[in-house]
Amino acid sequence: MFDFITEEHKMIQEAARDFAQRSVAPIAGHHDETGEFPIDTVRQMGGLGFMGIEVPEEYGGVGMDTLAYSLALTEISKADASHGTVMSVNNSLFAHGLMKFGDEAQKQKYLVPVASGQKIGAYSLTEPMSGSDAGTMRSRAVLNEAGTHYIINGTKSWVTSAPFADFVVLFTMTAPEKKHQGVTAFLIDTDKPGFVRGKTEPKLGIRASATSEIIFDNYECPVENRLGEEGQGFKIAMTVLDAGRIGIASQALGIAEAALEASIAYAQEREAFGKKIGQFQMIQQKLADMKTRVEASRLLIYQACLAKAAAKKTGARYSLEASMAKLFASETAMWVTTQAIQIHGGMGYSKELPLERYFRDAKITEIYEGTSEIQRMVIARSLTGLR
Ligand code: COS
Repeated sequence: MFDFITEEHKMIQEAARDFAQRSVAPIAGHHDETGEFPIDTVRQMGGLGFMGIEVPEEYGGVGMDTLAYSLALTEISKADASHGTVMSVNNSLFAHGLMKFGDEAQKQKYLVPVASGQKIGAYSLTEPMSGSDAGTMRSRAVLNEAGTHYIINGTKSWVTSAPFADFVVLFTMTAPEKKHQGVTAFLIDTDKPGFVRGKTEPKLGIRASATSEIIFDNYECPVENRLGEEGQGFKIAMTVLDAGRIGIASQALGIAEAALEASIAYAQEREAFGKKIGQFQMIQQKLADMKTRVEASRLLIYQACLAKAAAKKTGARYSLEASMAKLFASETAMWVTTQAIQIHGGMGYSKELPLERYFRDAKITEIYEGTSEIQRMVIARSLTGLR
């Protein structure tokens, strides 16, 4: 039916499914419970090429397209959304930005190890007082008198993978008076003086992915580590988030699929009032609506992947398609996991089954990389052209 899905796409999807079900699903509950970062399986994902799917082979990746990335990420997230989070940050938020805006030396030094999965990348935009309103950061980068280094100070928050990241793409202000146009992006080595890992966030879901504050205390960043030009940072951040939002939509789809499949199996076996519960119309209605929304999410994700592929040639933006996919798939994941718990009744609420984990994990997809409210804003603005 979808002739844009090639044999190569199916192969990476199957490889991801196989790895996810064999190696990730069995450990997901333990890591959710303990909050331990699954470093071994994250490294294995790197070895399998899942940490730099769209990056060309000469830069350490596997040189496939966004659809391949999306299909693989859905399978990983279906087994465990936390692994999906780490994978998506490496691929979209770190590697995509560096691929698009980095110079050759930056790509060799930072992209190759991250895309090949030997090192972990992170992306840092949010601050304690700057979330959705991303143009209002308080952190600062000031060029020294010699013009060789930027001195960076400030606190960033909610940085996914930060406790384990080797490198961070940082967005900070070089010219605060210019607001959006005063934001600049930098490549940060986390093992240098002045980089401090702050408190780890205790989270509702995606508990095995590590998230923390990071603090810059007179961190000296060489000029050659500036990503793009001074003042180009906000556009880089937004461009990268457009790609990232397709990843989060794919993650949400994986969570929703897992919850739906568990619900179908439960409806086929659980009995009440002398019948399988799947014979009751109220359960049938839930399953029918869950399946329909899951498939609608998938189609919006395909559309966003195709729009991104087209944009590669034309340079056009695909914010509309990415935001629609992220909005719909994340709200579907939340809704489907809620219905799945209801279908499972008390067992859905129990930690003996993974349903309550899916439910907790789904929530973040409506929040990070732009809340549902922000996605609606992006969609409406692209319809009207009004701000
Ligand atoms: N791609 C490229 N450029 C973009 C862009 C995109 N997707 N979105 C906006 N820009 C550009 C605009 O074209 C504008 O450029 P000019 O200054 O040349 O006109 C500039 O960026 C500012 O855009 P805008 O005025 O629309 O900025 P707003 O402050 O109104 O913010 C939203 C726009 C709300 C969409 C943006 O701040 C956003 O996405 N916020 C959410 C941030 C987020 O997702 N945080 C989570 C981080 S990851 S956990």
